[in-house]
Amino acid sequence: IINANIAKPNAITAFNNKLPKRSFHVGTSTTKSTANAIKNSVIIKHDDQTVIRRSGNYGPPIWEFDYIQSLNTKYSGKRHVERAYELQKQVKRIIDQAVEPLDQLELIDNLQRLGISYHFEDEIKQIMTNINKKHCEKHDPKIKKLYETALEFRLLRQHGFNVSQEIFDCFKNENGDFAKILCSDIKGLLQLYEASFMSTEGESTLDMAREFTMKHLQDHQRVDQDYARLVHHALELPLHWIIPRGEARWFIDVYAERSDRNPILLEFAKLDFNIVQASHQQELKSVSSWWQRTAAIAENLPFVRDRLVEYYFWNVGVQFEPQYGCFRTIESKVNAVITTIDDMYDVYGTLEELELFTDIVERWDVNQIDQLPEYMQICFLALYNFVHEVAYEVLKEKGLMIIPYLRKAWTDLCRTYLQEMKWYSAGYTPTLEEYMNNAWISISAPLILVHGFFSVPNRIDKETLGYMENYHGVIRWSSIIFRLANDLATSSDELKRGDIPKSIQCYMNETGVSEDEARNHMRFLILETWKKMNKDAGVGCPFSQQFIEMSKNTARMSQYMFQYGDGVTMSNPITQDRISTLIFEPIPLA
Ligand code: 0FV
Ligand code: MN
Ligand code: MN
Ligand code: MN
Ligand code: MN
Repeated sequence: IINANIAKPNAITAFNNKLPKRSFHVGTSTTKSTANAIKNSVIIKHDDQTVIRRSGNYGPPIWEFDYIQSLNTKYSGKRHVERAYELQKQVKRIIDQAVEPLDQLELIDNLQRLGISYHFEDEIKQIMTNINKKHCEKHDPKIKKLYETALEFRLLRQHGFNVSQEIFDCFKNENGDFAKILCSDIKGLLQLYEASFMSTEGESTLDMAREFTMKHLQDHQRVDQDYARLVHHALELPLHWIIPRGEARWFIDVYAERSDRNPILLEFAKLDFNIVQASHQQELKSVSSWWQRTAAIAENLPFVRDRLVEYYFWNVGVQFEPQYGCFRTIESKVNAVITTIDDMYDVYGTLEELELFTDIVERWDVNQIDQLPEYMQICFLALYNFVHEVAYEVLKEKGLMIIPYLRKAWTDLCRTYLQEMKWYSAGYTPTLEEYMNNAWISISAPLILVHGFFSVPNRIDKETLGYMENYHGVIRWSSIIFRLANDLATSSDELKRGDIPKSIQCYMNETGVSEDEARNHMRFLILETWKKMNKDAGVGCPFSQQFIEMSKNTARMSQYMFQYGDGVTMSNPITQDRISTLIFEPIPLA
């Protein structure tokens, strides 16, 4: 089966000439995935060699270079920016005028959901500190409703205050269950549902709250027209799990239809969204030009996915605020380099070649590069140059030499890629634990977060760097969620293409459960991992708030991107719509 898409004949000849003489067989083991792999493969014959290479069969990108370069919105103009500044001052007055705690909480919740709270961080911190003080003093004799209690609980925890799950005990009946009477209180149920995701391990009241509210919200979804949209959205992804930018785009439309909306907040939210989007578009154009220049990658390595917009979009999900432009630019390039190398290990390279490649990455030795086949030379030099370019910027800006940290992270990644290739070649199915011990690194989130660590403010003393280097819980939990969400979305196609069993299949093999049950188990593990994240990201976490948020948003983005299938590689209408509305289309102002 010759796939015209796979490689230019001259490129094949060029690198085959440099390979040691050997014969490589994929078809020695009889697993189903190997049989599938051969169906999807390209057999390249050259002299006495037969190399079977798998094919990604990836389609072309949806958004082409010319389209990206043609983007041009009017919202970076002076008139809009001045109007936004005026509105921002007015919103600040609105915040200062709110005095009742419930009004303050609702206002803060609205600002956050509208995506504009980042303009008022100091004001919000101040209000939350006061609310926490009142909460601790228990001076407040008023009996609060479920709605208010849950809203306060969620916002307090979100802002790093310790508040006990016991505040929900008063809503339980004599059996210790949540009282039936709460079932008719949709507003309260919704807030309790959202609050329950702030839990840490062992908080059984919050577990009960989640199960109770999920069940009864589903009932309401069928009968309550007014709330159906809110409930559907909440059940799709709870607030604690959704990327802020995705929530903002959705909530602006919802808020616009509310009778109690504040027109100033609404106008500011829309305008700010569009102004920030204009800077996203500028950044995307520049990353896209870089990709075009480096397009050696895309052109010389035809097995590689070309998904630049998705790579950039990922980082809008992780940190959308305008001040993180450098972060987004670097990380989009990181994504492009990772995906290239991932496809090389997953799809194209042979075990022997990949062992060589891993070895050269470990030694970081550009002098050995001529041992590699040509397509790998391109990958390695692209990686090598990129890492040094990033390190140079950090050395210039912060006076910190980070090559060792980046090298270690890339070595860790490539070693786990190689481990997967070894398992694949041997037709081996690991246990879930064995798989996950490798796979939370091979998903690349640790590497992405190590790069991210140096793109935002952080303490750079020895201790903090150690936590970063050894992948502190915040990094680890984010990576596990990323891996599980990715496997839920991509493993079916990966197995067809020829790949190792992923988390779902390892678990099925180990326990004998059905695929549905295995998938549910992975969703359960995501929930449990979030609880660990909530704990480790809380009091005592050594990292800056920006980095903690980046790690959480990495987990959130993976849930957002892989929710309806593989949003990165095989685009689907929902992901496409999310990308269009977040990056390409301004919100109509009138
Ligand atoms: C998905 O690829 C993926 F998310 C990668 C490679 C990380 C970098 C890219 C972005 C953050 C957009 P794939 O499912 O092929 O990853 P595995 O590890 O399953 O091969
Ligand atoms: Mn892959
Ligand atoms: Mn892979
Ligand atoms: Mn693989
Ligand atoms: Mn995958």
